[in-house]
Amino acid sequence: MGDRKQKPVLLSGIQPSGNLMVGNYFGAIKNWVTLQGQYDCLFPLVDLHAITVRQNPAELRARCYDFLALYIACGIDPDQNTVFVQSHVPAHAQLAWILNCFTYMGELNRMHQFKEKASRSEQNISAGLFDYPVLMAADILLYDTKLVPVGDDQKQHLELTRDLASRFNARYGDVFTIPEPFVPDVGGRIMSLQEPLKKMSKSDTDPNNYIALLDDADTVRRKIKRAVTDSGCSAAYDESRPGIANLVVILSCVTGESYGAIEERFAGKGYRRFKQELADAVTAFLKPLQKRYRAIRGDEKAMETMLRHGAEQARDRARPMLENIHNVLGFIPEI
Ligand code: ATP
Ligand code: LTN
Repeated sequence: MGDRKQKPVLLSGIQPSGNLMVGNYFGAIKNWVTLQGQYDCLFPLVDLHAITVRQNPAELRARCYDFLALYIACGIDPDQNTVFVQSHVPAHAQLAWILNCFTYMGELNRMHQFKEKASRSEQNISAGLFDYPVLMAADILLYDTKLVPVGDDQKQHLELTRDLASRFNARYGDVFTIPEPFVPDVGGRIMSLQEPLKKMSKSDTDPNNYIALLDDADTVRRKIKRAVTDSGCSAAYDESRPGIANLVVILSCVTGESYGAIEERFAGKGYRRFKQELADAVTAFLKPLQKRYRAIRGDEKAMETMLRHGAEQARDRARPMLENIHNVLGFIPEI
């Protein structure tokens, strides 16, 4: 942490909902791991975001530990980075309120994620779901964040964050740093296995649509076997064949091979053989990660120590930013 001040800030969050899956890993977590040495990183587990849809309390709590253990198993170093739970740092919700007062209804109405999630349940859509991107903007802007590594689906939220920061700065001076998204070229948008025109999602009601990081070998094999393809027989990255193209993307993410190399290797070999090798490669990738996960998950006390330190650091870092915002808005300073 010694040289923290010299490094630009990186922040990214995942909401503890559903089952962490390969899209979350290749779209986001993998880049957190590669960038963690070069940036001063904060990784909040965004539990306030998770309650925008109804959660079972016991499951939510257990899932938070599961996700944290998975972060570490994926290679996030909790000593080098600030890993914490969003609800432990009240400044996130406080700044979200303030930013709400600078956000237009029309802007939130345009958000793809809101439209998609709201379309799943016609009635009783919460104000929280609508307001979700503003809380995300608060997460980011609270810490002078420069870089936000996320999957492609979050680009629109980042654009809103940048607009809010610029709008606020135009009125009150240079308060916020304008953040930039970092989306990987390969793996930024992994698609659903059964509905390859839809993004893979960890809260999908049908687990056959995603490969969870904790799926065992048989489950991985079964899900890949059932994945939708087409009547062709040569695996290739071809946008007019979204099912097989998505499986090629997943193989490329797991092995690091280019699409061209994969295409050559499997030319004329049939989808069955391709799927078998894909399942083997995914399993080989997940196995060591799952082994590390089990060791870490078994020690909740150690995770709690990490969370206590993470929250202390985050609260200390958020305080001066929030004080400055209150000051420029004209609030009386706390006495
Ligand atoms: P949920 O289904 O629970 O709403 P999700 O699977 O969309 O969640 P998020 O918590 O919204 O996951 O996202 C966590 C991170 O993973 C974000 O950076 C997001 O962009 C990335 N991500 C999510 N889905 C994919 C995907 N299919 N491909 C690549 N990246 C993804
Ligand atoms: N909205 C994000 C999760 C998220 C996030 C953040 C990502 C909440 N706060 C801050 C990056 C930075 C999503 O993936 N659904």
